[in-house]
Amino acid sequence: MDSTTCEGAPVPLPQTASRGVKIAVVGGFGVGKTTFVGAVSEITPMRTEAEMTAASIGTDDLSATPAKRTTTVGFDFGRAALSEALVLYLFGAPGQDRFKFMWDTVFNGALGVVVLVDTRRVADCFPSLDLVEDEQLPYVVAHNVFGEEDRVHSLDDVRDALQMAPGVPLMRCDARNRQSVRGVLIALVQHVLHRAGLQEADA
Ligand SMILES: Nc1nc2c(ncn2[C@@H]2O[C@H](COP(=O)(O)OP(=O)(O)OP(=O)(O)O)[C@@H](O)[C@H]2O)c(=O)[nH]1
Ligand SMILES: [Mg+2]
Repeated sequence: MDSTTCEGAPVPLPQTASRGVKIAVVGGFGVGKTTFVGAVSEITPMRTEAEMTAASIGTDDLSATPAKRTTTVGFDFGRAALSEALVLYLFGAPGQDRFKFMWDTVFNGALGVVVLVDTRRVADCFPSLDLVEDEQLPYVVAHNVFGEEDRVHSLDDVRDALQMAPGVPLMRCDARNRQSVRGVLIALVQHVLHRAGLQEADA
């Protein structure tokens, strides 16, 4: 996507950008994927939101996010430069099961994955975790904190609940906050580089 096609005041792609990589953002329904991509994107994010109608009652659990009015029916797309050279192209997945057919599009060619988790609905991220494990993609898990009460769970508790391997980074984030989201993305890139270094050493 060319930044000139966006509304608002997009940040131009740095002239020095020499490397663009695709990053997938996944997680359960309503965990904050669209919010996460939008918070950090330097172009107006491309969104495919549809109004949630009465038809979703009984299918979509809105108890944790009662203010939610729309859901992603395709994918989110945004762009964020992490340094003068490195640009991330962010693809946010849809959270509803019936749009799972889009997951291939989101994962295909991704260098790494952010798995968002809501500790009020931990099990919702299991399908995403299964997929990143199956695809053997490097990933980090970010606990999107919706309120202070979410902090009763230590990160160790979250790691146990998700049965995460010790080497996989886990952190808290606020998907609405640009700096917080950038912190998650930096951790992911560092993890990708670390894993690549280990694989090189093994070869
Ligand atoms: N308080 C709080 N609200 C958040 C946070 N992140 C997202 N939200 C809200 O939670 C709701 C769901 O956010 P979305 O970004 O649409 O979630 P999603 O994962 O993209 O949802 P689907 O695409 O439908 O699966 C929205 O009403 C957001 O405003 C957060 O960190 N804190
Ligand atoms: Mg969404």
